[in-house]
Order: sequence, then structure tokens, then C-alpha cells
Amino acid sequence: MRSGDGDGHDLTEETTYERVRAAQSMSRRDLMRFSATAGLGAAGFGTAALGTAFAAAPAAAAATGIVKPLPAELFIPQGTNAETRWEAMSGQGYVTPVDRFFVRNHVSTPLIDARTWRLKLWGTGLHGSPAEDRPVEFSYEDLLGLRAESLTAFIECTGNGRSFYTSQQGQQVSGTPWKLGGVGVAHWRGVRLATVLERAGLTRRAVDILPRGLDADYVDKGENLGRVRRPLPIAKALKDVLLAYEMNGAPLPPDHGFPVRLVVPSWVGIASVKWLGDIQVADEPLFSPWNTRYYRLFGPGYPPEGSAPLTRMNVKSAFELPWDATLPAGRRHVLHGRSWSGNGRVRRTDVSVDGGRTWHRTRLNDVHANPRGWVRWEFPWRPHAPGRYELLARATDETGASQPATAPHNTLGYLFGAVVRHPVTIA
Ligand SMILES: Nc1nc2c(c(=O)[nH]1)N[C@H]1C(S)=C(S)[C@@H](COP(=O)(O)O)O[C@H]1N2
Ligand SMILES: [Mo]
Repeated sequence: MRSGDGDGHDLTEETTYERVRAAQSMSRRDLMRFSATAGLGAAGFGTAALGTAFAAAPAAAAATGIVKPLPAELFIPQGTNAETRWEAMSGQGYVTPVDRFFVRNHVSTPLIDARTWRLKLWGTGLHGSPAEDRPVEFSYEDLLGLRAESLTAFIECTGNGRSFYTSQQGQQVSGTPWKLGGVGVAHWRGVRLATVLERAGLTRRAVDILPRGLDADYVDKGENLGRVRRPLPIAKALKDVLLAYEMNGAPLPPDHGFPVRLVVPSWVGIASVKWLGDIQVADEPLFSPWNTRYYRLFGPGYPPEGSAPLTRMNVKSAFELPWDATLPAGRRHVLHGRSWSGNGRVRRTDVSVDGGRTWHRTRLNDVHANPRGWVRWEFPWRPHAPGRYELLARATDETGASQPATAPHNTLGYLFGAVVRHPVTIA
């Protein structure tokens, strides 16, 4: 069977496919358009951030479709995606700075002009059932004029930790082999989605919304699935979802959804649709490949159509150390890390330095833990002897959920929540 694209690339392999297509789609024309976008000033924001991104765009974009620089000391490349190196969080404050925030792109980062951009709402869940081609529209300036709200929350890819299904449990899974760097916390600022839905004429009949990105169609093994879009129940949409236009105090960077993205706290990252273009509001349940063939659990033990669509993320922990770190012998180290959960606050994190035989409670450094963010913790360690060690961290959240020794297998490798065995050499 023929699976190549004519240039000798095997496009049946997901990561190859994404890399090849990304390189093909970031054309000269895109870059010219971007240089025009970089001159944006109409919204009253400075242009410094966009200008900086542009300076580095040609080299970075050619390989990955990502605009911002991806220095090797901050990121591990993953095809069209880039994961944060956990050692790059060492010494940082509560949030993940933009220069090291992970990027998960199905296709290339699109370059959008905020002056002509409109958010379009339509569908049977709005008064008068506006049609897709006659939507209720909001400009960028309209949104900036509405009451702003802030939210500090993590966004985490559902496949974060996926590689450990294979490396720790010997199991086959498909998808991007993330370690633990497919997560970041940011201060987001924008308008409540509830506010915009009400202004657009939300009815009590509305059941689901379907936010859709403006990035190019996603093609999976030759099948065009259209633009990234994932249904969201109206209850969650009205609860705590933000239409964000700022990240860590500056306009959203292109890679993170400029001009406007959703931030759906505590839920699977795919819910936080970037480069938002339109939102269908429906009086009936909605479906897309992102809540049917992806972002459910599949495999033995699950029905053929998979589990229910995934919603909340699970409990995880990470050390702010290089993978396979080397630390000097004969002195005291303070191990730092972070833990987070989609169920709410992390109450405690325990660490083991002897492969899981004994556990010690860490000191939590964010006492009033944010239920939508993470907690930082530390643990002093004086290793007795040089050699190879495995460091383990296990968090427990306010619902009592903790991290098991093994994660239940699913073929797409989602929700790896088991304790990760972090290799360290004392030399
Ligand atoms: N339009 C659009 N939105 C998207 C995606 C995408 O590819 N296109 N990726 C999703 C996934 S799978 C994740 S994990 C998050 C990642 O957000 P980040 O790149 O800002 O870290 O964005 C989500 N929103
Ligand atoms: Mo994701």
C-alpha cells in the first residue's frame, strides 16, 4: 500500500506526518503575512512581543510550524509540538514564562490579524437561531471593552507523560511521546465566556457549544478532519471558562492562540481551543473527532466507541531536574518540584529517594494552593553514596485522589497519572 507523499516521507506515522506537513505549510506567503501582522497597533497593545517573535520566525517555523524560538535548554522538540524541560522551571516563579511554555499544535501556528478578526457565534442555542453565515459577531476591540477577568490555571496535554506507558510499563501507545513537560501554568486575562454567550443571546435550550480554531484543517493519515474543534457542555462553558487575550500580562503570543483562545480550567488541554474563530451554540449534543475518536480511552476494558469523552485531568508531579540528572555527591541537595490535579487543590506531595520503599512528606511552598494551578514543593536530600537513584514523587489532591504505581493502559496513551521514576546519578 502506498503511504508516502511523493517526497519519500512515510505519512502513516503521525509524528512524521505532522512534521512534514508543518514544514510544507509555513510558506513564504505565511511569513510575509506575518510581517504585516507584526505591525499591528490598533488594539492598543505594544508591538514588541510580536516583533520579537517575528525575528526568530523563519528558522523555527521552517522546522516545526512554531513561531517562537525553541532553544534546546528550554524545550524538547516533539514534531509540530515542543515540551518544556522541567529543569527550565527550576528557580522560576509560580507561572511558566512564555519563553518556556509548551506548545501543542495539530498543524502550524496561524498568523492572524486582530484588526480584521471576528469571533462569530451561531446556532440553535441562541435566540433567533442565527445561521453560520449570519452570525453574531464580536471584534477584538469589542472583547477588550467588556469587563476583564483574570485566572491562573494550568493547561495540560491529555497525552502528557505518555512515553512512560512504554518506558515504565512496557506498553504500546500511539501519539506524541511526551515526558512530563506537556503542561504549564499561566496568568490568563480576558472575558468570561459566559458574558459573551449571554450577549450573543444564549437560550435555556442550549446544550453544547463547539468552539473552532482558525488554524488549517487537520489531516490524519490522509483523512481531512477539518479544523480543530471540540464540543464543550454548556454547564462548563458558563462555569469558569475564559476567552483569553492575555497570557502572563502580555497579548497572547501567536503560538498560544493570538488573538483569542479559550482557557478551560482543569480540563484536557484540547478543550482550550486556540486561535478561536467561531462558536456554534446548539440545542442538541454536538460531536467532532475530538470528542469521539480522540480524547476518550480505548483498548481492552473499554467499549468499542471508547470511554466517555475525557474532561478533567488527573494528579501528577514532576521534579525540576533534568531527565537523568547528575548531582554532586557528599552534600545536601534541596529537591524542588510541582504537583497539580484537575480535581482541585493538591493537599500533599510525598517523595521517595529509595525507589518507593520509604516515603517522606515534602514542604509545600504554596500554602493556599490554587485549585486550578499547581503547588510548588521541596525536599532536602543528602544522598549517602554515589550511584544511580530513582526519585519518586506522589501527590494527593483534595478529593483524596493520588498517584498509583501503574497507570491503566489505553491505546492512545492518555492520562498517565502513575508515579514517574526519575533517574538521577550521584557522582
Ligand atoms: N486551534 C487549536 N487549538 C488547540 C490546539 C490546536 O492544535 N489547534 N491544540 C490543543 C491541545 S491538544 C492542547 S494540549 C493545547 C495546548 O496549548 P498551548 O500550545 O498553548 O500549550 O491547545 C489546544 N488547543
Ligand atoms: Mo493536547
